[in-house]
Amino acid sequence: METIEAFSASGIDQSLLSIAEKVYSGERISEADCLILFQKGELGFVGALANSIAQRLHNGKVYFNRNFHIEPTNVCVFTCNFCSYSRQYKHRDEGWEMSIEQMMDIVRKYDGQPVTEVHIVGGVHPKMNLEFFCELLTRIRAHRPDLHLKGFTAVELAYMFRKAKLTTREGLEMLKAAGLQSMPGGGAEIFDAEVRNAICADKVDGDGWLNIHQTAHELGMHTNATMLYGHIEKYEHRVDHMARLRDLQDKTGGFNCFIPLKFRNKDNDMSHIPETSIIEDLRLYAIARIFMDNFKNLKAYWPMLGRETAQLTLSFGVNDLDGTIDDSTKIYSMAGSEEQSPSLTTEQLCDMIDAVGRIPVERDTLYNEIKVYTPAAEV
Ligand code: V47
Ligand code: SF4
Repeated sequence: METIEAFSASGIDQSLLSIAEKVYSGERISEADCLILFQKGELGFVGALANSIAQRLHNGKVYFNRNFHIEPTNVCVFTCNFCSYSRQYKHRDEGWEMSIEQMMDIVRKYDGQPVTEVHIVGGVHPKMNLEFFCELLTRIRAHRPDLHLKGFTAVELAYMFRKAKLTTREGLEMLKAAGLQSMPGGGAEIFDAEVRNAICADKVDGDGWLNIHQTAHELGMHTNATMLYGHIEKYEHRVDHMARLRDLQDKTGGFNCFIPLKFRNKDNDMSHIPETSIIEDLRLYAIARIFMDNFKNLKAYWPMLGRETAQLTLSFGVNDLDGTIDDSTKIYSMAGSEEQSPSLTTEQLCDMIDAVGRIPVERDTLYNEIKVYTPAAEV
């Protein structure tokens, strides 16, 4: 309570003080409180609260995993205005389309290496259907049974299942039988219908996204959740988005982590919108940590944020830096991220974490600890 007294002595706004009291006594904050934090919470204030929560939950540990990405295609039937990455089917000669054999070549590159996860996400190609991806999963599973298969956004799945004339449950059961173990969090963007219609009108809506994740949780699969922020959305939309995720997590407990994704403005139809400042980014991470009290893990995806900002987020509630991402993931380099070839060795990731006084911990996809890197431990 010393911190509360210090806040109080500093003459801080009464509404912020009562939020601080809730946080320090472990009480959940409301949506109205969350909005107040966005409107009035200075970086130092929200950072202190978020950091205390992350310290209580993780005691200085910061997680990463050893993974690689496969992006089967950037050809996409959808036309999200913020996307710098996709190409329409009629312009597919400007993009890429991988065969199963080409994707297996990527998998074979990691033979004998201690990677634990493959992350498979791409555009929504009209010809890559459910059978195609079931075959891919079966082939990877047979070649590398130890690898955790995490794949497909709710946007890809909604399209795949509709074309196959299957319900969400039936489609997910097929993918699960072929080896799919969890799902990444992409495609969530902003759930609010008005904002969604303005930035990505033609793909699955907010309720559809949530329904696919709920069904996956009911089938025992874990998934991630994202939020694309820093474009035309208002603070109210961020609060609504995070509240819907928090409600679903209360119901199912199936989300592994929350990943805010900063809108990058290069080469897309929203390039006229300026990017958010680093201060606004850090405030968002801190507020997410405070509000989303049932999400144990808050991830900063370093290829999008850049290494230094990702490092800074560790003092604002973040406890996960994703992974070594040892491959050419293009979605952010094409949208203006400084990280043109996002790949870090385990040693570089550990150094990034260690440099800000935190403890690097290698995890698997489900956040089981694989190795704690104390300063004396060998990398
Ligand atoms: O849904 C697209 C975003 C997402 C831009 O679950 C953009 O572990 C910023 O969700 N600026 C796909 N963001 C990637 C994704 C993801 C990434 C890493 C880890 C995980 C995980 C999930 O990328 C899309 C969209 O929200 N995106 N374009 C852009 N210009
Ligand atoms: Fe397609 Fe995804 Fe780009 Fe939207 S964000 S156009 S769904 S690749």
